[in-house]
Amino acid sequence: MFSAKSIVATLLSAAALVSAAPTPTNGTVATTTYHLTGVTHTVVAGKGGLKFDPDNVVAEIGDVVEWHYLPANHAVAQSSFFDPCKPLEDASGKQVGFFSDFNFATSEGQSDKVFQVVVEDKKPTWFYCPQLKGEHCKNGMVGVINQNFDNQAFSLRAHREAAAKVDEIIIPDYQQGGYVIPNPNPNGGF
Ligand SMILES: [Cu+2]
Repeated sequence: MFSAKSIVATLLSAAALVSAAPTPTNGTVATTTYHLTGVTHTVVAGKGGLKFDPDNVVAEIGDVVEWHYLPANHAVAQSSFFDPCKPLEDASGKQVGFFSDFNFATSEGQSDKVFQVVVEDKKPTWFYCPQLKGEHCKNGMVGVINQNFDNQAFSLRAHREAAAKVDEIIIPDYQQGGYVIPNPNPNGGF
């Protein structure tokens, strides 16, 4: 668990984001800014195997989702319900979702870096681990922010079943849509 001190540090790092508009590394500048709530949701990549824990985050717009990484060189990328294990693209095929890149390799304990994304939507945001070695996405390493619990056709279970059947896992071309920052609580156990 996080200590109170680390939570304060996390909130401070989140507050610092207010003045920094999201600046994707592909050169475009986001035109929308979001009022940050100061709430951070921690997701641990690799806890209990090829899993995100939790794999189902319920968040408000302006909350921060912060991925922590256990060993096995995980990453996180945004996808879509219908195309698991594949980067979210716009109609022209441009990568538009977030991707942490592979910045978190660690042999034991947590990575000394985390990845933060600001929640911009109450609609479902799907994500996966694009690690090819061991086919993490196909083996269940998917998750969702703001799942639609009322529609079982679009459930996390259905998404995970579809992920298991994809022909290939695709690694996004570049990091974007979030922040790789120092781990605010690197010695916290999970
Ligand atoms: Cu992984």
